[in-house]
Amino acid sequence: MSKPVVLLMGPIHAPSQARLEATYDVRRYWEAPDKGSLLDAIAPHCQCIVTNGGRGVEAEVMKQLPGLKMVANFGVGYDAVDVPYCQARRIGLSNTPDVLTEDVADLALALLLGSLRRIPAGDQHVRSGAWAKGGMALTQSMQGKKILILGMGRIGQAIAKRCLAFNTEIGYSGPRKKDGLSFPYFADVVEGSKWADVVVAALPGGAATKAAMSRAALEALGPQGTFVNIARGSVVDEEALIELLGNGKLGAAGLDVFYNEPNINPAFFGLQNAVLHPHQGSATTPTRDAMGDLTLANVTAFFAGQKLVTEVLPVHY
Ligand code: 8YV
Repeated sequence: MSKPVVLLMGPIHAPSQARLEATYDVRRYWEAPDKGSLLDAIAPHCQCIVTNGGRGVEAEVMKQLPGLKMVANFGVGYDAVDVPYCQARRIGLSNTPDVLTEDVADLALALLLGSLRRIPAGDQHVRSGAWAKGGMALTQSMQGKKILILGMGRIGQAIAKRCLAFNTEIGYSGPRKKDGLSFPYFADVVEGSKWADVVVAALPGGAATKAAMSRAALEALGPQGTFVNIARGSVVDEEALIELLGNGKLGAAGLDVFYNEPNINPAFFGLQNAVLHPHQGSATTPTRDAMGDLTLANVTAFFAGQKLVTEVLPVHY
């Protein structure tokens, strides 16, 4: 029996991709010189797309696959997948929640501490030989900080748990107050940012959260404030972020995510008060292995006619 066709939009974790390619007839979209011919050739057979969180998949591609029934997203965030189109055509969707929560939360703390304690500047101070001529400037303390978590989902709560170990106060903001959480809730992000010394963005990307961390919120956070983003570049007004970091109206930032990755706005490169990181939240070997296992488990469930393991939208068989 021939292997089922799977359209792979972009590369995923290499060992998981190798397993996928061993089991299915995988067609690599990003490598195809003529995308139209590739889609025409697989259109009669292709029922499943696998993609990574950064690449997602647009309606234009899905429209050319009349038999498409399922999209498996390697990543918890599926904002790059055209979800309204999937809903309209009743295409199933899976993602990779939970397995990456702890690593992403760890990186948020690393960026926060790295920003407050200026770890990259310290590294430079030692490497450049400047230390022999004098110590580096004093930094900010984490102790006692008021931390607003923007998006108190699984990852936000894992960040809060870690922050509490540093004697901080937690507040949160998001679309609604959560039952069972005793932290102060700020319905308005600007009000929350006025209260906070630090804002950590941990909310999903997409149209609903676009620039949720607005210019006004960044200004409210202010010259002593620190903004950390492990969510998506789209959740902050990036133009305002760059401007306010540049003129000192925002104190510092720790950023794992940006608009237009990996070709980010070069204005970031000159900002010494920003710690920059190349979208590495889930990028540890065990977590990427687990994300790959979950992606494959969803694809296996689909081809077995079963309910998806981590279903965002159900498959209609
Ligand atoms: C990945 C992510 O970088 O899970 C997410 O939403 O942003 C990251 O884990 C990405 O999805 C890998 O393709």
